[in-house]
Amino acid sequence: MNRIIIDTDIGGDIDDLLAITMALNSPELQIEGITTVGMRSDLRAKIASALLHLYHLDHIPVAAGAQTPLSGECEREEYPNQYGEELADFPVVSEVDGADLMIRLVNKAPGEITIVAIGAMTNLALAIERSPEFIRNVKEIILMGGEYSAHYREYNIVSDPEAADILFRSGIPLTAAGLEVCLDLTYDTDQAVETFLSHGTEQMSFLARLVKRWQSVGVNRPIIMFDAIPFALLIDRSLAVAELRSVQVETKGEHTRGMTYSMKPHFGESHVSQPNVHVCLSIDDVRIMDMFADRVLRT
Ligand SMILES: [Ca+2]
Repeated sequence: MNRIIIDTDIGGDIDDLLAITMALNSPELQIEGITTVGMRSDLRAKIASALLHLYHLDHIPVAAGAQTPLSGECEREEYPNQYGEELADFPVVSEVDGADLMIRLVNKAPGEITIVAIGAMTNLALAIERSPEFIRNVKEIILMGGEYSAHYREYNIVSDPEAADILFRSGIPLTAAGLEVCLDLTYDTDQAVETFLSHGTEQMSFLARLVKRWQSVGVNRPIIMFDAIPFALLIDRSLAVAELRSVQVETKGEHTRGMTYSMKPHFGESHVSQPNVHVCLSIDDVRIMDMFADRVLRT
């Protein structure tokens, strides 16, 4: 059993919603709390609360977290396109912000709780800065973010490079699925809507409605299930081949701000950091999509 906190920018891209739904249908995962991050994190929290309500899990605390990156400047502003007025009344249970909810839950259960990070890392950086105990007490952070095989400014890192830098230098055990291993995890959007609607349950109708909203803002590609990977790996580590690497985050470069990079100490350079991240080199796309279908679509 993995006790987890989910830190998410649900409401922007659609994969957060679908990945969290897979987690809700996974007996191997016990969700202790959900924190949201990104512009209008309060509305994102309402989407998460509505999803939990449909699964009769209203007791799980949801906390709205940071709205802007640590620098205060948003490189891209993304409002939660999946939010609708019918979600306005969903309560957000926690009275503390996202970082403080993480701190509270993790410090109450030292070494027990893994954080699944599927948005910008602002809440995590705030938790690290506010609580030295949090760094020692969190079991692991497993995240979707970065690009480890080429030069690319991946969204979750570039949304808050300073926060990612703090996390990557924290010493907390990290596992990362980068953009390059996610891109074949595709799901046809029209097929997804049709499949969800055909189930006729309230939960699946909710998914269908939010997928349609996401589609209506002009997303011209299939669903890519980036954020399903961290959950899938917690359930079954054999779904990825990973390698421990020394990864740092570029925070300053004109063209490279927000890139993750690894340096090899070819000549024993002392400034190269210790290995800090288990980087996924490959994943089993077919088995992860099967896992999603087994858990979400056949229930
Ligand atoms: Ca996400």
